[in-house]
Amino acid sequence: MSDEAFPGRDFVEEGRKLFAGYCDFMWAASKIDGLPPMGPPEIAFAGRSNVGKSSLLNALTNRKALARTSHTPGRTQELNFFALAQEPPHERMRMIDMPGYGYAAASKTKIEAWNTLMRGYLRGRASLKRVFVLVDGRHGVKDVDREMFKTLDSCAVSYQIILTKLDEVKKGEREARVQQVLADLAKHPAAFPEVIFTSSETGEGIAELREGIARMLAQMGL
Ligand SMILES: Nc1nc2c(ncn2[C@@H]2O[C@H](COP(=O)(O)OP(=O)(O)O)[C@@H](O)[C@H]2O)c(=O)[nH]1
Ligand SMILES: [Mg+2]
Repeated sequence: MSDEAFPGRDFVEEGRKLFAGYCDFMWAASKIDGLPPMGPPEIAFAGRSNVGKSSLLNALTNRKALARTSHTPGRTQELNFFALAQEPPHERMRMIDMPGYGYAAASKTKIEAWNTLMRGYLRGRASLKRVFVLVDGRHGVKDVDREMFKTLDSCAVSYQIILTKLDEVKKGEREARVQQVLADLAKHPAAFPEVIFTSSETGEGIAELREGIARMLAQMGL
């Protein structure tokens, strides 16, 4: 589909190509002074533990195990960086799998460490272009998600909501779930007012997300 602002460009195809090439894990940071040097544009994926972040990264890049998926929530306590490159070693973009939040069994010390790392990264990372906040499509926006929206507002980072696990939501409930998110976001001007409903299981919404990322890069002149 071409775009009014970019006549003749096909962002579905650009998005497909962006994720079809080289992609590999490049860096893990568990402390704020351990971040990789800034380079190409970064997009980060945040969300509650078990929301489907790792699965979404795998689906986007068409890999089975690029990012580790797990049944044990709260295990990843690091920022995991993945490099995307059309021609390695020239990176085109980086994707960051952020540690999950809202894990009930997490200790106070762990939550504090998480907050420090998260805020440290979100503030003043000029190469960070957008945070995709994943919300479980079965449950909709929860208070911990709203806390995350506030953190992103306060860090002045652009963010967008992705609903996950579409395959587990009845057809008749999907539109209501999207509307709930949009209603929540109306109070958050830093949020991108568009929601994508995805399933890493069936692949629904994945091409649309790739397309959105390709268009975002074009709009930013990147
Ligand atoms: N049915 C379904 N299950 C999913 C989907 N995405 C993730 N899951 C499952 O949800 C659990 C947590 O996924 P994971 O990607 O590890 O979540 P993370 O903790 O946010 O990285 C795993 O059991 C996944 O198989 C999806 O789109 N559909
Ligand atoms: Mg994960």
